[in-house]
Amino acid sequence: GDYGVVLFFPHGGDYKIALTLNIPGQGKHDIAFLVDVKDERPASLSKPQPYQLKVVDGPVHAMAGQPSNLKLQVVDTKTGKVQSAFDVAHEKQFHLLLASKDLNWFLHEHPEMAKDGTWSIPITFPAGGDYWVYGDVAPSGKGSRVLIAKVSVHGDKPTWDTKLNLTTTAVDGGLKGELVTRNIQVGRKTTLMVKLTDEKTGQAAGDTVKWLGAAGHMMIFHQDGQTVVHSHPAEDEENEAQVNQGMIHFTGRFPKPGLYKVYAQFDWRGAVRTLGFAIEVK
Ligand SMILES: [Cu+2]
Repeated sequence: GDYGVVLFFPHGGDYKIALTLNIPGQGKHDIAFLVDVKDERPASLSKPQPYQLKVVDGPVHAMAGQPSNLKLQVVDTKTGKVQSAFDVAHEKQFHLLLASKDLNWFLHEHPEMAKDGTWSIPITFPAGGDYWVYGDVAPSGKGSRVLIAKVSVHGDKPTWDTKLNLTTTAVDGGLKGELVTRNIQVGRKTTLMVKLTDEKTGQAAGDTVKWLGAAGHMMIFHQDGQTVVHSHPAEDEENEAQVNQGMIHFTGRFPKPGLYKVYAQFDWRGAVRTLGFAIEVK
């Protein structure tokens, strides 16, 4: 007969589905097949989405340099109801990504949800100005998506360089990363490799450990701030062997031409290191 299996994929990529069939009188049979899962349509502020991210507090009181409690709700666009049931993706129900409008300041946090569906987390914004707020969430049974909102923060202008300067090397906490890309085609799946070395010794940094269930996390932001792709390394043996040599392969897609800020995060020697790159896709 025909059997159906309902599967939930947290994000796009290559997956292997392994099934064990127990056939009466014949014993167990293992079968496996590969599937290429497409990413969710890229997140965008301009297109109507089934869910919206609402900033319920924070913008009014947020002041650069002072902790403020950022409060967020995921609202069902059709019903206006606050969503309070979420699936877990990469060990969390809510991945909060914050970026300055110029994308050169970035934070990845995990807020806590109250019973009524309000998420909150204390955030200290580093400077005045506009910030993008991205909620990477999976409303129960509806698949994961990145929802976008904006906050304005009072205070002095940023002290960092607000230009998006192209760079394929970055360092954080002694971990040096080099972003290696090849022949990126708009809209096509492409492999991005981050080559990690110990800045001090120049040796390959093969001693990263899993963080939130993955060898690394990569967030790709188009310069418009409204096109975001979240990527993780494939979890096959070949990839895992490469991780031990300091080479982390991600699959990503660049939905349109332009400048992109790429943040890759790794858990290395006791802390999460954040490496920021910027590339141009033509
Ligand atoms: Cu997260």
